[in-house]
Amino acid sequence: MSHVKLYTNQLCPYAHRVRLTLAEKEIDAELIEIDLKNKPSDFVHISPDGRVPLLLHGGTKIWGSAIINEYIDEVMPDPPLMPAVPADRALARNWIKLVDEQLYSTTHRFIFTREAEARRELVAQLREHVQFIENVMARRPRSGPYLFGDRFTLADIALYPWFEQSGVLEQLSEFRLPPDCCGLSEWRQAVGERKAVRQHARTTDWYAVRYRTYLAA
Ligand SMILES: N[C@@H](CCC(=O)N[C@@H](CS)C(=O)NCC(=O)O)C(=O)O
Repeated sequence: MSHVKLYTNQLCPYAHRVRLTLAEKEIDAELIEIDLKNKPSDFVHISPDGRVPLLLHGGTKIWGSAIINEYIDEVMPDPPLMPAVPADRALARNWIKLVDEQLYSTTHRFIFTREAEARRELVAQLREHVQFIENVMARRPRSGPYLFGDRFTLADIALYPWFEQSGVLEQLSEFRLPPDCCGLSEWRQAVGERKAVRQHARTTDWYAVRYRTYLAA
């Protein structure tokens, strides 16, 4: 297999997704930590958009977490991380799009918003997004704990980093996970127990210290 090199950042949930995909497939990749406030010139030179994650595989360069993850799944298919049925694959892509456009995008705006009223509005939106996911999750297949039942997929991987970091939002703001999210709790526990996920897991305190430093700088 050609050399796999991932430009990543420990706080970045998108890069976290790719680290999880590589770990699920037990791919021995070279991880290069990028300081996003002081990007090294070699990274700036090769990166099309200046963002992590960026994957180099042999002579191929891929960016954007969802696209990188599907690329990895296609060229290193063991174990497959997309559903087997085309209709479910379409649904998995819808899940990834949904969480990108809702949870991750609103969280990004929240992190960089200082005005109190705007922050309150974003927190309310985050609660609605989580509740919406819980409602959809309540209707998922019951053959197992994941979004596609017993099959762990890139849709689970796209969602999980947000939940690993959600405790930081609770520490740094008035955001609280809505009560009674039983589907999400069960899902979160099952994903959290996976070997690849544990390998890359960080605690809320670990994230909180670094976010404080990052936002203060
Ligand atoms: N849509 C992209 C988002 C990647 C992204 O926003 N990465 C952030 C870190 S979490 C970044 O590199 N920011 C640096 C910058 O924008 O200068 C993906 O899915 O990979």
